[in-house]
Amino acid sequence: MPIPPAVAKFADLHPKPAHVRFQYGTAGFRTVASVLDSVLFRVGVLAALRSKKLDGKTIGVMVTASHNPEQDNGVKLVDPRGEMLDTSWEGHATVLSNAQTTDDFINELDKFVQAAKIDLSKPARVVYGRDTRPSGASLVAALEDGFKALGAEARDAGVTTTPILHYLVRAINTKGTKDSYGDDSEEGYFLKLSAAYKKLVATRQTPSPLIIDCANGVGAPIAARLVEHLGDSMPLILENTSITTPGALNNACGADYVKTSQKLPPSLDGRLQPGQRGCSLDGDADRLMYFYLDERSQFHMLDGDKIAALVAAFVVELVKTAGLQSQVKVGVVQTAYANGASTKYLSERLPVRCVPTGVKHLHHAAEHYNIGVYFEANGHGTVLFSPATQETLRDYQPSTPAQSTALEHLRSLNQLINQTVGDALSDMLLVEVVLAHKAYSGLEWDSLYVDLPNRLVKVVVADRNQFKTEDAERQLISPPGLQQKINELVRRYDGGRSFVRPSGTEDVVRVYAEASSRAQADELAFRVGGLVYDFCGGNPTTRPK
Ligand code: G16
Repeated sequence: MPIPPAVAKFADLHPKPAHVRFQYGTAGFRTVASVLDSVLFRVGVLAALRSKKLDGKTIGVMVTASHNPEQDNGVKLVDPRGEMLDTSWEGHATVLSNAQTTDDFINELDKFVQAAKIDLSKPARVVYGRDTRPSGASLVAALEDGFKALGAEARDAGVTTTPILHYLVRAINTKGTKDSYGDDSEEGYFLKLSAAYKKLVATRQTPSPLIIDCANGVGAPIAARLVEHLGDSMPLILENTSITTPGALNNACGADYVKTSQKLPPSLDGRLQPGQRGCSLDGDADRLMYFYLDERSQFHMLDGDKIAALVAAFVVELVKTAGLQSQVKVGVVQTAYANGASTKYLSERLPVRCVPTGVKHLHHAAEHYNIGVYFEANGHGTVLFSPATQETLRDYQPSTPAQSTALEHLRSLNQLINQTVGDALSDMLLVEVVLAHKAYSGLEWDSLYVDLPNRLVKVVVADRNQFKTEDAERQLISPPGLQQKINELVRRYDGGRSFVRPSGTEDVVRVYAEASSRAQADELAFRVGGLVYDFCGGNPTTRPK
């Protein structure tokens, strides 16, 4: 079947800008919003093709640039089980987005449809959402033209978070089956999470109020709805909720700001009291960072590594108490950004794997465990219960009251945790459950291990594509000679560790460094940044967003 003529007609309305090269990166396409119109249209077409290829299963499309500045936007595809797009299609997405003219696009499309053996007569179904960026509405209109061009049945999920969109995809595709993931609506999501949370904390004291920095993004209205569902069970105070103030999104607030600057968002000065817990979401509410002030009002950050340590230990304890330790093995997945102290702490207790940056890599690695806990240091992560483990939890007959209680908790965690992707709000409830069960304050949680001082630096270079890595991004293989220079430098620092990798979401190279003191970590990061600069030209900068 040839490509329907409507595709060319619509494609003419969305010309590709000249001299721009697009790439489906760590989290889909992401760049300054003003050049993205053609990409959105083409992603609409691609989503419809993906659905046709998978026999009309619903594919998700999320329009967001997450932690990036407000002027950026982006788009990513979600596969039927709510996971990231199969990596084998990423290259096709890149090729299609870079076809210059409508004719080029139709040619590439035709080649792809033939090669991938896509039956165009099959139905296509998609569900799509966007974050609060001002550019979102017009980009969604371009996306919808892509759906129309192939006659896809399209459901608009409106302004929502990335994790809710992932939830909806899985809920739609499992509706009415034995694997039903929940009602396929936002309301269904809130009901599922809040019911599980209430069950898990039923016998615990109501916690002290938690401050949520909503990054002035979509997390604000969504968290407000969660507050309604949680009622008195969880006092939440929402801050940074200005979703219509120009320039406010992710600006000096949000999870990425906290992680990169290792500081309290200035807007929370005087709001967060010593001893009180606070947390930050990012622009699409898929990342979570916790923090607190000690009695001297000193800021302490509890990042994705600390969340992994807290959660993994809790899950292991429940599995053991339930008497399931021989059947259910728990493992952890991290990236090179994981603090060395966290890797040490976790590997003394559990199997730990290191994979390249990007949720898709962590997610797939975590699927190999019975219960896989994965968190990036930046606060992106979740916990996966394998299908076999879910069955074990369903069928297991406990023999003591203690086993029975632990089993019930594991079953409720399986409901509480959004297992499609990292979800800041679901993760926040998970953290609160563990803190309530362990009767931990932020300080006690923080004391699980002491972070090695570390520093993240961004370097703007002429072409970040010349940076190639191996060994889960811990070693550079290009530009030639640079890794050797980094190694020589690292050897001079006590407890030194550093690596360099190109970002998949921003036009920068990232430099990470760790050492035994803060001053040494800073110095190492800036000196490695300097090496990158010398090799490739650019500006080392810690510019927090
Ligand atoms: C995305 C990915 C994360 C990744 C982050 C930064 O997060 O989903 O897995 O850690 O980008 O990636 P990079 O260092 O390649 O720029 P988000 O929250 O921005 O969607």
